[in-house]
Amino acid sequence: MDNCIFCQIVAGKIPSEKVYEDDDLFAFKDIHPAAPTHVLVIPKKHIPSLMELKEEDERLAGKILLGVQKVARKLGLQEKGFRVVNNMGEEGGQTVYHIHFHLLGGRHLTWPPG
Ligand code: DGP
Repeated sequence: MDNCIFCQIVAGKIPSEKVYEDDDLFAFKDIHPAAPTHVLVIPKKHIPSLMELKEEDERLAGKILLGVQKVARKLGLQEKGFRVVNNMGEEGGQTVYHIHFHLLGGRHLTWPPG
């Protein structure tokens, strides 16, 4: 998708601080970190939001979750803990319509979120 910021990040057309990459996934530091560690884990495939995931994406959906785990371990977050967030739609706070999972850690996170 030419007009998608995250597709352009995956393609290297917009620079990012890459944390992890494999055939299906890309993870990079969030430009506006909300915690000492704030990484976005995304599929390379353009899927606008959680609600556009399809049955055919079942394997990819599982891979995303395991990818989050891999990145958390790589960044040493597993011991103290971390949070994984997906914002969906306007009231969910989604601003970029390429599905992404926020991985937040490095401080004590409060609940409920704002
Ligand atoms: P959300 O609000 O859930 O759609 O989160 C989108 C996140 O994407 C937000 O925390 C800021 C981040 N973001 C937006 N544009 C860029 C960019 O060009 N580079 C990086 N690294 N992050 C971006």
